[in-house]
Amino acid sequence: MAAAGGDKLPMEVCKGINGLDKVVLREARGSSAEVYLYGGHVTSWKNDHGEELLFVSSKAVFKPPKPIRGGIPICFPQFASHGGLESHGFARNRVWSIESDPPPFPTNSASKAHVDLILKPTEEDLKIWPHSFEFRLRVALGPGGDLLLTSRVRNTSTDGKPFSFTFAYHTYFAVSDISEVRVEGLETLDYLDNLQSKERFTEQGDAITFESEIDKIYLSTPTKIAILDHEKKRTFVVRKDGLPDAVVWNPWDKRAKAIVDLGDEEYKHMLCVEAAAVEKPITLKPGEEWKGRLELSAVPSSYCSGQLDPQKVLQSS
Ligand code: TA6
Repeated sequence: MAAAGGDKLPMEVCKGINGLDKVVLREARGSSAEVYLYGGHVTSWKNDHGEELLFVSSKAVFKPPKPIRGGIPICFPQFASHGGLESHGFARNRVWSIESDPPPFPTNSASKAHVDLILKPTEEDLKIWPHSFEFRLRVALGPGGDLLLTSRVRNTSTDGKPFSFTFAYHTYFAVSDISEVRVEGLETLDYLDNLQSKERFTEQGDAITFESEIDKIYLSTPTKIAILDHEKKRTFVVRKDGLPDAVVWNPWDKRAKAIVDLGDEEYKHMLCVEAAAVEKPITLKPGEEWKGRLELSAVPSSYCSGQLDPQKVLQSS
């Protein structure tokens, strides 16, 4: 579907893989994003050169109830196995709806390239998680091609009871070679190591580099984290709000082989850095709303020249 003058629409609903509904967002300078209603799941984010910035597995199964491997799964109301629900909760394998007129946002994002989605529990969901909620997700492309995700969770219970949840934007970044990547902004922080029974450790002072499996939940993290891709000369800047923790995950070779919807060698081209609220669950009383915001940008990095000042990347806005 094209707008008058042949221009593509900033927001278009169409069919994706296996006939699943998806929303395509396009920004005037050429960047784009795709969001599946299945999972409220961002599966593509391209810059204005058409380069894909998110990793999606070549073996991803776009078929309910299997969650999509890659992109940005929404982990709600439970992160990983931090509770009694299925891993990462159920939001990532429910079909969300488009909401044409959501309650206004406190800060208005002017971008025309956006979509508002909503998830409410079904009778079946209420049997496994007995809490009424409305989860609103806005996905928007900024004028410079930044990808903005805003989640709003409201307790709509009428029984007077609060509920608690954990949450993550389980973002899979596309990287050229995991061995050439470094993450800055998490140095010296405490983390829970999922590979060592969630024991608490303190990270050393250097930027994080990768040479084996990693699955860590960094606690009380700064609002900005940088992912430097040496080979691509690209830096991803993650800005987050309302999300104190940051999960860093790469399965590496052995575990990758055990993940059926991930190619054996594909771990080399992905890195999950996940803005999250895990250590301290969010509690909402009836009528209360929580907001968690993620802003992703991809900027050229001068890391190869050895001139990059990490603080500049972290401080630039
Ligand atoms: O966020 C890291 C993590 O919880 C890992 O422990 C790893 O299992 C990963 O998520 C993927 O989980 P999934 O359920 O999507 O296979």
